[in-house]
Amino acid sequence: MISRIDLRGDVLPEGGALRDLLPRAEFDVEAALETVRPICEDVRHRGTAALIDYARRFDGVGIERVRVPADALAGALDGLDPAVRAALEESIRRARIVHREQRRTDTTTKVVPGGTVTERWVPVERVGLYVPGGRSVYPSSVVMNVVPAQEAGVASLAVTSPPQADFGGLPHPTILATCALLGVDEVHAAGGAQAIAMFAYGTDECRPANLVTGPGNIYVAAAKRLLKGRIGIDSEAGPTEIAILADDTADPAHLAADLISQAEHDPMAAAVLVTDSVELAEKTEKELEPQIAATKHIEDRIVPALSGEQSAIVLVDGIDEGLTVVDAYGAEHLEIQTADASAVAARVRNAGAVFVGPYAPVSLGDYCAGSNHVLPTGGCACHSSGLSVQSFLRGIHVVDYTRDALAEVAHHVVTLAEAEDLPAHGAAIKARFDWKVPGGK
Ligand code: HSO
Ligand code: ZN
Repeated sequence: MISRIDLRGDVLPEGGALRDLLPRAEFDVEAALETVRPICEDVRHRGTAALIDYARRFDGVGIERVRVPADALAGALDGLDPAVRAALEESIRRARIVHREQRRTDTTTKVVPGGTVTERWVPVERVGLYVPGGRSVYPSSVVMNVVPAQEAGVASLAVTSPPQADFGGLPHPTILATCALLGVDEVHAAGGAQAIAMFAYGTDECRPANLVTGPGNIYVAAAKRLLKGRIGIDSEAGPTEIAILADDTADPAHLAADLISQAEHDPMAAAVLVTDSVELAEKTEKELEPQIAATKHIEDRIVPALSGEQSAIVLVDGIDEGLTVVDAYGAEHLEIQTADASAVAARVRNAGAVFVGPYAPVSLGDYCAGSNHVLPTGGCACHSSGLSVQSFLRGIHVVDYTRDALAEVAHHVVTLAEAEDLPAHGAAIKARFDWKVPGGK
């Protein structure tokens, strides 16, 4: 069911040409822009009334208000299964350990005597966190968005998730309970593009946010692209991806299980195995069938994901070549299942997150490794990172120079200003020295 791409024998093409040979889902955000534009405009002008209309149209539920009342949050936490609560608490605890360490300290650099530049890290003031609903009810994604924002020191934090017809127009109770567990008291029942517009423009129930983060469907990604600038965004998350680089020391049963685990998310999810062992490829293919038969979400997600053009087993000549391939692919999640996996993992350049050896499957990272699972997809790992404390901070340069320190460099500033035909820039320096630039001509 999963196709094969055989890259053995020939010299691999460079960069972009290699990328074109590799499987990847079509995720055409541009095409969704025209769909979301009127929705965003409507929310901008009609606010809550528009959100209520879209809840009826897209979520099939009549709601009277978008903001979730406090007693619904408390009630959801009371109703949370104790085992799920314990698992979420452990997930939160581990995520906090990792994300707390990411906090930055301000650094002051003495450039010259009397001249310093301080990089001051300041949290974004208000953040909106998007949590999908519908097919994917992921309380773990609440954890992965909220924990870094809180650890960054974000003062005002709101979560939004689509209203669910089965739950009286509120977001899914496990989402609400997780918010309560994390101490988030502002939650909204809005999903899709309209939720991003709510954060960008604000409504009578929701103050505008400076930044919105969190994965969503193509309409969420399109609204993020449309409103970027008005509001900061993390990334335009596309369908999830797993790539595995494996040699003949890997266990095919593990490989099949891990490929299926991410195919389970979405019919568009991508599962890519890169190996230099034909035998391992064959054994993994054989493992897939019985393992798929034994699981859930078979016809609606796993089979279309694995048999889709976005998934494949890629055969290469050796692990070095495999590394070139996985770097060109830039997977959201990359497992290294080879001999000396740590050494191989250390050579990876492009991946959202790397999972090393047989006991670090992606599922661990999805829930309880302490790492973040909101990661760049679609090859964006070549230029972007996953969510972290850093995503919620801005580094502000604070420039502090004395008269003497400015005097020392004044002539260079004036020269550069003149070279750029910006004499007023130079004049701003000269004005401080009675129009005679120290050291100047
Ligand atoms: N693998 C998904 C995250 C997730 N998995 C949520 C389970 N729940 C994207 O990183
Ligand atoms: Zn997952």
